[in-house]
Formats: sequence, structure tokens, C-alpha cells
Amino acid sequence: MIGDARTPEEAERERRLRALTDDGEIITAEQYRQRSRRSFLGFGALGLAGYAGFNRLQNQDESDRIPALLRWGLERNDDVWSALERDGARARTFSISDREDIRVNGTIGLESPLDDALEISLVGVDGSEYRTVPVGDVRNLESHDMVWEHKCIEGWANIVHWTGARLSDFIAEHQPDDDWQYLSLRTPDEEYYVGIDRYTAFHDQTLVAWALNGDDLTPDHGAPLRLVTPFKYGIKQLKRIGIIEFTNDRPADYWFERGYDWHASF
Ligand SMILES: Nc1nc2c(c(=O)[nH]1)N[C@H]1C(S)=C(S)[C@@H](COP(=O)(O)O)O[C@H]1N2
Ligand SMILES: [Mo]
Repeated sequence: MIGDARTPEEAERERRLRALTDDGEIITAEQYRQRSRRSFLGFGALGLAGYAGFNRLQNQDESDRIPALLRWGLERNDDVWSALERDGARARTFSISDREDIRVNGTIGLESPLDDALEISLVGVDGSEYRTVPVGDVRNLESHDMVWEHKCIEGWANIVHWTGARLSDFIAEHQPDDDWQYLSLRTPDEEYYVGIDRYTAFHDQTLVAWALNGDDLTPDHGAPLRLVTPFKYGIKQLKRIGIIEFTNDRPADYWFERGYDWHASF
């Protein structure tokens, strides 16, 4: 880390970020690219199929159609990654000086005016609301910073810096008494919805984030609170969380219903 082109201010931010994150390893974007090339080779045909599909998509317009090759790769990844994820794996994190701007992508569920007094509705395994939590209360939980690569299934990626609470801390405070295996997270109007399994919900890199690249979220980036989950494409990173349902049935998922694999892992 010595001898790079970082300004003293960036170096200080990085030092603070390192102290804030509990991640064992923070690598530069260049190291990451080298390693991903290597690990893509390591995964052989399965990884390459997904990678080829990912790159191929970069030249496509937004489209509901999934190229056959990418779909094949995704389905294999679904098998492979749901096994790998259970191995205590952690998403790569980066130094704060690598962070990039990110475009606004996807506004489903964000059409209605943002309610400043938004309360998150918590729904139990019997399907009924048992509690509401003022969204601002989440900021009372321990705050964590994470710089990682957001990947969109459309074929672009950006390294972004999130600030938020661990979803596991939120769960510890608010979960229902009954056992549950999955979470359904939905926008207040329920137009956009994602499902995650219990493992992902408790992963220590799964955040409910209120800030992007150091500033509070804007409405189109998911204010007041959005989901950030490691190993998952952007389609799982729900913006504007309004409802969290604890359930034992694998929840409905907006893009799963439109042909993507349920885990949407990379
Ligand atoms: N509510 C909602 N959340 C959403 C989407 C959406 O359309 N509506 N799009 C998803 C997709 S496909 C991506 S890539 C990211 C984009 O986040 P950004 O707009 O902050 O870049 O949000 C995800 N979360
Ligand atoms: Mo996306």
C-alpha cells in the first residue's frame, strides 16, 4: 500500500475504513482483476460460461431475454454457488480509494412519493404484521462500511462504498419467535421484491445500507434503506425496503419470476 498514488486524505480515509470494517483482507482493484481472471480459469467451463455471458451482455440493450449461454451459466452457478456460499466465503472488499460512481438502474417500486416517516413493516411466519420499525431506528445499530463490487446482470460493474447496519443485527433485535428459513424483502408498494435464504440474511457482509459513497442515499439509489448482499447480482439488492417478511417458504422474487435463477449469485 506504500508508494501508490493516494493523497494523504485518501490514505487517512482508508485507515479509518480499515478500522471500521472487520474484513480480513482489502485488495486493490488491480489485484482483484488479476485474481478474478485466475479464479475464472479455476472454475473452468462453468465459470467461463457465466463470464462469457456476462461480457456478451455488455453489448446488448436492456432486455428481458436472457441469452441461452448466460442462462446455462446461471443455472450451473445456482448449484455450484449455493454449495460454495455455505463455506464461510466472503466477498472481496476494496480500498476506499477504488470506489466509483454508480448509475441509477431500475426504478421498480420507487414510483410513489417517498414517505419521510417510513416504517418498516415486519411480517411473521403466519403472514401477519407483528411490528413496525421507524426506518431511522436502524441507524442506532452498529454502523459498518464496506467497499465491494456491485455487479449488474446487464453486464456492468462498479466498486462502491456502502454504509449501513448488518442485517443480522437488525434481525437479532426484531425477529419473530417462530423459526424461519427465508426473508422476503419488498418495497413499500410491493412492486419489487426479493427473497434471500437464512444463510445470506445472517452473512456478516449483508447490510441494510443508508449511505452510498459517503452520502445518504438519494431516492433513486434506494433511500432511506436498501439491501446489500455479497455474491448476489444487483437484481437482489433491493432499494427502498418497506416490508421484511420472515417465512419458511422460498419467497417470490421479481427477477426469478422473469427467468433468472433464484440465488442470482456470481
Ligand atoms: N426497488 C428496486 N430495487 C432495485 C431495482 C429496482 O428496479 N427496484 N433494480 C436492481 C438492479 S437490477 C440493480 S443493478 C441495482 C442498481 O442500484 P443503483 O440504482 O443504486 O445503481 O438496484 C437493484 N434494486
Ligand atoms: Mo441490475
